[in-house]
Amino acid sequence: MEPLKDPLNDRHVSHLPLPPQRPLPIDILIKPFSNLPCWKFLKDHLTQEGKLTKSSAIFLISQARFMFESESNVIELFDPVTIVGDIHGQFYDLLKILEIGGNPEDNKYLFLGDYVDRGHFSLEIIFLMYALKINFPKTFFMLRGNHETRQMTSHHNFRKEVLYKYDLETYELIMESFDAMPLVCVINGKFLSVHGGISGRLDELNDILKINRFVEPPHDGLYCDLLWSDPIDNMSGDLPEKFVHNENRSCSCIYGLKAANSFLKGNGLISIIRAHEVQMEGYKMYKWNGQQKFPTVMTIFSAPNYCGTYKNKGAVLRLDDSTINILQINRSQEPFVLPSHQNLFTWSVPFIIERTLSMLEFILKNNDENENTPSEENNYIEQMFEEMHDHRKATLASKIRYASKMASKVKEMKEKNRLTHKSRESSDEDRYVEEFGIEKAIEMFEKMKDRDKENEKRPQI
Ligand SMILES: [Mn+2]
Repeated sequence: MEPLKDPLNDRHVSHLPLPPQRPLPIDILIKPFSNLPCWKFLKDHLTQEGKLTKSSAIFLISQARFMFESESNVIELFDPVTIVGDIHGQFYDLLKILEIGGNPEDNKYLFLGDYVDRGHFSLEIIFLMYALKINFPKTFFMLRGNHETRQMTSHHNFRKEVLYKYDLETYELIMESFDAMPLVCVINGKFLSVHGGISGRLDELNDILKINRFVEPPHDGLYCDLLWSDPIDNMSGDLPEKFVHNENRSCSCIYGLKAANSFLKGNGLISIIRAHEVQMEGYKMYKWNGQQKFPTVMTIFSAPNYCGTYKNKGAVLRLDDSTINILQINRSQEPFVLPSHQNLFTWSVPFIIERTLSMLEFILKNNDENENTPSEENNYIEQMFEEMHDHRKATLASKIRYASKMASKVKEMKEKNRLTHKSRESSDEDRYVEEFGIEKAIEMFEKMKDRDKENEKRPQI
């Protein structure tokens, strides 16, 4: 498709190809003589910031939903498989993941959820992954994460992104497709893969089969825990009780060694592979059981430089012949997007008001100074307005007060519009470590985690 024209040649990230001129219509999206979307063509189109027509979008969403609906709550599969953790709207990093994990045409994939929110390209992720699901329903699997819900996408930015790029109907259809996503996967009959983890209400895998998953996940209980729970972050896995309340999430639980062991043993499993928590290296092994071949719990997180601030690596886990391999990725460069997909005019309004106000302030001040300069002209004015003088001063003072109030309001607006998502080089994380040392990098990571704590919680209704 022909690209857009760039007459001034002033694109921010100039080495990325120009976006296609028109949205991709359904007759070009679908391969001739089949009902399958051409995923490679779609991938290139989306990489170039191309849009889809609404009918193309609805085709992908409804076909993928149909595929999910036919799956069980518990998927069973065998290695070799590439396991991917949180991606959070980082489409250009998903492209890298598909590169290092192997061509999806002949490689199995399992994604552990959290495809959307936080990053700016969640919809592109959904379109490409759904196209892959439709093409390879038996080798490309997507589990539900805690962000694949109405509550989280409304609280964070995915809902806004869909409304900006499409409309409410498209958003509702995507939410229904999320409702159909399977919940857990058992690999080789040995590894339990799930977004968050286990639950006090989980004794056997059969309990998961009993869940009616086709709803918005509730605020407590087994369904909630599978998507929200975390392992205890210590060396021993010790906890005062089997499960404790998860303060960090404002819902669900934290599990330790005792809970993990009794669930794993009871079900003939050896390890829990989950996502859900950002990690400096992109993964974390919880070797609570000592130096056994497999850690009790593994966390895998695949969004490098999460939110553009964490400076973490992303990782994917390759399970082959029951052997674990970790592959790490750095953040890829992506097109420039203003916060909340604002257009340039909306975004720059506070700056324009600020300029206008400072002009106004200058005029008012000047006026004030003139009053104090004795001159014939001023004396005349003074005489003329003597009776009004006090009144005028009060008016001026209140104008200045109003102007300064406006100025602080504008400062607030500007702060809200702050650019948090600057374009960055691919080796940002490495360069940071090189420049400041690994200890400083870890310190910064922990600081970011602390600052971002509120956003990792479940919003209260
Ligand atoms: Mn999560």
